[in-house]
Amino acid sequence: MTQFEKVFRNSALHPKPVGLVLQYGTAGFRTNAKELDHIMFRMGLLAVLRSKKTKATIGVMVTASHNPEEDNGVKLVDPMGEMVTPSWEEYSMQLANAEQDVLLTALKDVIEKEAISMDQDANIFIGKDTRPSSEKLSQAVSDGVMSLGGHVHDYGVVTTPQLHFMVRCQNTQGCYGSPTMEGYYRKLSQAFVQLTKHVSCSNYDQKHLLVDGANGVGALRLRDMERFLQNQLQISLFNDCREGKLNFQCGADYVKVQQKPPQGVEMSVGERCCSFDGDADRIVYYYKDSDGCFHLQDGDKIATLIGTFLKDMLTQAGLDLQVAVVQTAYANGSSTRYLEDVLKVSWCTTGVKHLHHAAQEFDIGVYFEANGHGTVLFSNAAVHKIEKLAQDSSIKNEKKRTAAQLLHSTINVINQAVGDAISDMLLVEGVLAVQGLSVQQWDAIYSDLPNRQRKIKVADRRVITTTDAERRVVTPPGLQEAVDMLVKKYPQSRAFVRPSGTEDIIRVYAEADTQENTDALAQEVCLAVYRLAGGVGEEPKPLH
Ligand code: NG1
Ligand code: ZN
Repeated sequence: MTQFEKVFRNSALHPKPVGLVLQYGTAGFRTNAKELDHIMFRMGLLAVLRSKKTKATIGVMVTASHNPEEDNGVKLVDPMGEMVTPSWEEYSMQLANAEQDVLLTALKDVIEKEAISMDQDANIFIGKDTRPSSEKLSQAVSDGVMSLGGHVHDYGVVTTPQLHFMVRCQNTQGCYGSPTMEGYYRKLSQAFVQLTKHVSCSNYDQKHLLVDGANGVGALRLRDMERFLQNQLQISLFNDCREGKLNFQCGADYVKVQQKPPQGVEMSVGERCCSFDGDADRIVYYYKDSDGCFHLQDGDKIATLIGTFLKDMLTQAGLDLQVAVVQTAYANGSSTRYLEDVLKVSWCTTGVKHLHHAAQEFDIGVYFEANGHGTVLFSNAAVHKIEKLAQDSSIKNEKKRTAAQLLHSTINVINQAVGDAISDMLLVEGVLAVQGLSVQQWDAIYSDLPNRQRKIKVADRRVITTTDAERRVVTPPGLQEAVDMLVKKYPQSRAFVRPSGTEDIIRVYAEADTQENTDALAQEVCLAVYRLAGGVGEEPKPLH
């Protein structure tokens, strides 16, 4: 039987529902798990082609991240551990949406367009989250890979960033680390221990952290990692999959959007806490003050902490490297104002791949979405300069030598392939310890403007198009003018609307001087969207 006959025969075991059309969004395909079996098989096929084309190992991750447990999703990971290149997103949609009888034609079309040599070997790494549907769906990916003659290495239940890490390690012949779970734990924990070894007076409070694992894979893998941390960090883990539902009233997205603590975490006053999302590529921090008020340190605060730390260390080390922070429209206005005074700030459209790309422009690019997805990218030249200085035994100035070593450890604690809750957690913990900062002091760097995010259902979200890093609406006519009028009514306010890239909804964001004004503005903008962009269902109502 030829390869294509095998694909044809096996694809019938993963039939596509006739007429179903799905989009490869900002985070891959994502919808109810029941609709995804054929998508998984076909992504397995595409991963083989991508591997043959790049002559490298490709990753396939089965997860729907912070979305409900009944959803699932899949995305491809390119050779350096980054999101797949946009032209291949197009191919993935052609394959995913081809009816059963034209699947081979669609497949051959990609092979021809990309001039792929089918004799080339293909290696695919597969990972999955803890969703009940993930087991069967990742099996469908394997079926796709093997139908087209590719080799599968199945890592089982891993965080999304762990799979990205494995792919990058494999394709850099071990330079980035060893492509095993132990390799991941060792690299990050050793760097963390190095980073914190200079800290003299760390007491229990500083070392103690409460972690909400969102009842997802991050909790399981963090438990595995604990023994590598040599007691430099003492973790109390909650929502650790023993009871409770994935992402339900817990996890980074819940905490960020609801602006309240997750269920199931026993927080004392002033204790430092963090939440992962369901596949552990996002993290937010928070604490409760003595009045019982909840304080959130989201992605913007994390970027500020890390960006300013890196800048301080570079100054102390006498290294002339530019640090920039990349933000999206969701960044709190206060964070932007604060950062613009101390660092370079750059803007880009929502979606991790855009931020990652933008951050590559700088010697050191820190990027975080407000929702807590982010990492730091170091250019090869920056890594080289820092390594050279850290290893230079002739430096007599102790402050300079320590700064260079701290920078070196910082590089190794970071998962540069993609935002990684475990790695970001170690980085934040390390920076707080080195700088001797409490969570309250970190929080006090600037005060967030009150903000609100809402969702509106419309008949077709494509009617809204935007410009200026999604901060202004182009169509439908009149909507931007309406938003502008509303924004004028409230002090220090800002609002924007954009179609989601991952859900079939329009997102509304508002911020203003008080929470009351913010909520009023968000409500009025929701109504404008509903009326001018074809809202469906009931009219949006005020939240309170
Ligand atoms: P959409 O659904 O396009 O808003 C969401 C997040 C993004 C990003 C993507 C996944 C918000 C408001 N949006 O995108 O920041 O994380 O998922 O890449 O948090
Ligand atoms: Zn996620």
